[in-house]
Amino acid sequence: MSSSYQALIAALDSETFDPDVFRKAGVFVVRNAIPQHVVRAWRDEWERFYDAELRGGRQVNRANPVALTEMLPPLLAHMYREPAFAAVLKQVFGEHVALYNHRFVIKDDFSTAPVFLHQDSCYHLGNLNKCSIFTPLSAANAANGALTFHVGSHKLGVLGDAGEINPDSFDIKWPTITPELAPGDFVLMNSSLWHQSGPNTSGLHRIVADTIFQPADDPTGKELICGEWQTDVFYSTQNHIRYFVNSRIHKLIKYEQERAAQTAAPAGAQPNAQ
Ligand SMILES: O=C(O)CCC(=O)C(=O)O
Ligand SMILES: [Fe+2]
Repeated sequence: MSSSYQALIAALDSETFDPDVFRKAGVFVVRNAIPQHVVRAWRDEWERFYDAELRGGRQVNRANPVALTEMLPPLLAHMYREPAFAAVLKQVFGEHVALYNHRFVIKDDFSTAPVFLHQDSCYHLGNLNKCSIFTPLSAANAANGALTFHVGSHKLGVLGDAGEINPDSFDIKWPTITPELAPGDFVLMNSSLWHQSGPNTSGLHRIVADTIFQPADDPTGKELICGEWQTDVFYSTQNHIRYFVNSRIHKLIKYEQERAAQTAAPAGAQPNAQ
């Protein structure tokens, strides 16, 4: 690893956010950024919610098991309004910032598996200038499936398809970091940056909010975080395949339906059965 990357890795983990380091690294770990009483209230609310709604079983999303599908209670649904986030985001996007999406990604007993290496931009609508903030409500470390980030990989932009990236297919190698996080810390990540996570082997739940922010001129903005709206057109990101007459996702659904119909048909009834 070149010495410039070593210096960058030392600089991207701090109590003081540095936008120039973030632009180069595509990721920044901000330590002790959220007031303890705020994090305490979030964690208490999570515990209540988990015990009441999730511990007995939850609707696991087959396409992405870590992404929580259940509706969050109001305090957790509005975490993104915390001013500590706006203070950092203004330094990245300028004074006008909006919310793109807020959800939880968790590794509990129902979703212990690793998440493959990917970038998020290829799943997004609107403009590509977006960042995630990962906010842990539990400890996150290698044993319970913490995230690993490929430092600098956002510089390649969007790779043209959505899925698992093969890092060996590139001549250039990015250094990786797997920061141990405590409640009160957060990680800012460019949405084109490659990231992945390991399995939860310790059994200690890894609870993280994943909130995506963007400049307020993006027509997919959901709520203003600071400044003023810079767009007067908006559209919904819900069920986005309806925006296409035909598309890769439409075709996948069609092929899946055809396959299911074939396997359901009795043997010998298929027109091309050998
Ligand atoms: O929760 C994780 O470990 C990763 C989740 C993630 O990156 C995603 O859903 O896009
Ligand atoms: Fe992701």
